[in-house]
Amino acid sequence: NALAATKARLTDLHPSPDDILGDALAGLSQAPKRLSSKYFYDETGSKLFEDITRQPEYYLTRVEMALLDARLDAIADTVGPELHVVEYGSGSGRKTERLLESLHDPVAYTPIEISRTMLLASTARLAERFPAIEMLPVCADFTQPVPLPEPEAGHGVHRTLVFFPGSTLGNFTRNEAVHLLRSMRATMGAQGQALVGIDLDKDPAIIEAAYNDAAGVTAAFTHNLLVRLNREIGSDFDLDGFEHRAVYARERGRIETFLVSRRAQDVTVDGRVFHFAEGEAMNVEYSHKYTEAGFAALVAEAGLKVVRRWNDPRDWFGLRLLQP
Ligand code: AVI
Repeated sequence: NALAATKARLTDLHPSPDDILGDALAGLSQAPKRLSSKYFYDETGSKLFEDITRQPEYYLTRVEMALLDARLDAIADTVGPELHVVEYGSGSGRKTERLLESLHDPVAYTPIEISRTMLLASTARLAERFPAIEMLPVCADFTQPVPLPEPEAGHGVHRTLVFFPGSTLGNFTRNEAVHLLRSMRATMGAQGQALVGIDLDKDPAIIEAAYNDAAGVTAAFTHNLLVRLNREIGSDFDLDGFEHRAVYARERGRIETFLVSRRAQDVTVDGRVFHFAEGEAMNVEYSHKYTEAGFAALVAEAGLKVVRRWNDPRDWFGLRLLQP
């Protein structure tokens, strides 16, 4: 079956497991306190994120899908035939499916994902859908350079196309994003290309609404971080003691999401006590929104150039083709 076949092709680079306790203790010891948004995505968090993408205020996924649909033929012609497609994160597969359908004779597909379970499940799904494309999943941390598996002999040498949709890049700080893009450049090689989705700077009211949906799904997504910590590291966060707050910091071009303490309270983690003042805001996520110039400067720092750009009709979301 597809899962067994996928497992047989897995390259496991044994990424070091997340140190969730160590990261939480370090973040809570900082002033101001912070927790990393990478811990949002446990099983519940991943489901809540899927739910966020269906909220009327969360335009990112819908606009990017429509943009992809409208531009895929142009993108396929621009990136060229017989590519080895490398996806950063294995995602829900919907965008990947559209891309693989439209490219001219793609030879291989490599999702790079740190969670072995998610990696195998999503690759097996795509293997059934695309029997002619070689599936070469790699379990690794994509923020570091990744040595790619070679598509089978007989295919010749193939250019790599890294696909990194969803404005996931925006969840990294600027320094982290430069580091990630440098790693991407090393992974794709001198002849490589990358198609990156980015949320664009726009009216702050539209952006803030996307992170404060009326149904409260984003607030539940943020709170789930505390649920996860309580379960996995035995902390005693009082869920009702913290409020979700997401504000667009225009000067920094990013949504800053906080859990704000509703009262003075203590939280115990691994025998250590952390005090929260009433109104104290703990940062849990950044979501950067890019200007054209800001994004060009960011990729230039990583030794990459923007060679093509596609935006939706309102300039809300963009796809950028990058090359060394
Ligand atoms: C996955 N990432 C691009 C989402 C974003 O928009 O920053 C995560 C998210 N956080 C709150 N809503 C969605």
